[in-house]
Amino acid sequence: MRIAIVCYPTFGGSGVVATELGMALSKRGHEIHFITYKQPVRLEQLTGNIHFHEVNVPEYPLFHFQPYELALSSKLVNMVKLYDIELLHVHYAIPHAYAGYMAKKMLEEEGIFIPMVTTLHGTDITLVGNHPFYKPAVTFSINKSDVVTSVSESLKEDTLRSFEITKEINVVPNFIDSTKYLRVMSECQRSLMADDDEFLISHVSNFRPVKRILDVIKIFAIISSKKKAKLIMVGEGPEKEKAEDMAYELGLQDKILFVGQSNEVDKILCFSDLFLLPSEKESFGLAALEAMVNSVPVISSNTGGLPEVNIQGVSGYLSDVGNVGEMAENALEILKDEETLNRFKTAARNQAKAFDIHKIVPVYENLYQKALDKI
Ligand code: GMT
Repeated sequence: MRIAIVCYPTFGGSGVVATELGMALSKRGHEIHFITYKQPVRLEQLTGNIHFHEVNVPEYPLFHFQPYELALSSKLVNMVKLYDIELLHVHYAIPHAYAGYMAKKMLEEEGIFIPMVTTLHGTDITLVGNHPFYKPAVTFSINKSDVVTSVSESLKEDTLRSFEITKEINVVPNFIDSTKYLRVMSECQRSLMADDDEFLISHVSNFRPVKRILDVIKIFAIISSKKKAKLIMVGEGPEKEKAEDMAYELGLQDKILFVGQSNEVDKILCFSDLFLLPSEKESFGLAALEAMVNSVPVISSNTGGLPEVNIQGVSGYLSDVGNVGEMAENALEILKDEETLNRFKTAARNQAKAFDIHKIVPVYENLYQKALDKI
């Protein structure tokens, strides 16, 4: 199939999932066209059947806001015609589903009929999309999609609860390539980061308020009062400064490393002993899955789709949002002795394998066929 993938090209989970999916589909013989404003960060290489088309939005002084949706839908129309693209897969409803639907309608005027698959990722439903300013347009574009998918059961329920949805929502969980992580593990150099008797704890996110990174610092403060440990904070975002200030106030500045954004998250995760994800909301928690596939147990909140990924008492522990005391206690339980830690590490990796890319990509292929059959 010739497929256009529309996504955010940044470090966020939806862009990562879209990029990994596109690369996996290309390996299965499909021709993939990424259409977005910048080359996706995880896009390793442009091969014969992976293309990237940049959406340009020229600045014009009359516009207070530059019309990205218009530029995106026009680019989609042009690329569909140029490359004979057969299907659009848009990731994150805002504004991609809306722009995709406009492109579809413009193409119909020229006698070209193309289906659109929309994948809902999380904040497009639970935070941004739910806002009255966007809600009618989000509802409309979900209902106008030929196939709708959501990354967890929890997100499906949230969508049905908050929007008047007339379309079936197919749950297709996020995925991971577990073979890729085996290769990374063989190159893992823990000694570069910590002493042998020191535990390594990590957190990866966009440091937005929804991630509750101050809770990460508080949990770590309790852990490090009982165990020799270091915390590695990967990412950039609006809460970073507050977290750095808190680390300093607690006298933990030497034990907490803010390493910024990284394209090599797995190289950090491979030597971690524990991953912290105390988010306010999390439709799936791809970061937790990436930790687990690297054999890292997860201490998380029990919000959204996290209980579908992290299994209580097996791959880690889950607590109510904000219950940092319990999260720290559970962390110390996992770190209490080598045997317990190893048991959790093995179970985390086994649980992650349930989300292996080779199981999930064929599910998308079947849905693409279903969408094509509708046209
Ligand atoms: O919150 C983020 O990390 C970014 C956001 C995004 O859209 O890129 O992530 C959402 O989509 C991810 C991929 O499906 C999910 O794993 C995240 O749980 C989800 N984030 C939230 O629901 C807050």
